[in-house]
Amino acid sequence: MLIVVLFITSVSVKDEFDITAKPTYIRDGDTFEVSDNVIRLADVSCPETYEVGGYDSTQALRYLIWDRTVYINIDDVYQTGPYGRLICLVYVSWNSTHYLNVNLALVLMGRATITNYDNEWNPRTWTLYVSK
Ligand SMILES: [Ca+2]
Ligand SMILES: [Ca+2]
Repeated sequence: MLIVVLFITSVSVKDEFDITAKPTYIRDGDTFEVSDNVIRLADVSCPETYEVGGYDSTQALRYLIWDRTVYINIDDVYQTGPYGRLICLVYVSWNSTHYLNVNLALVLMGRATITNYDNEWNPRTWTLYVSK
């Protein structure tokens, strides 16, 4: 009797985390700092702080990530964008089994819009929750 065992290796989202830390400053709705790193959320845009909606977007990002551990996936293609900011997909822990995609959460909260820039991601493939 022949027994074939298939080992299916799945890449965990954890393998893509480049930085795990708490934010040190929220600049606006799509940009925050972790120590000396400036993190720009990939493929989303928020109004500037002086524009209509800018304050609400900043508060939304603060609500999602402030005083929480953020799990940061840096763009494999270019790493940084304009002004040397790291282009990133950011997660927070949602529950014992899932992370929350912060970039997409801001969009679904109505505080950011999607623009699919050239980088590692196609935001159409994002899901709000990702398995741990
Ligand atoms: Ca990456
Ligand atoms: Ca993209």
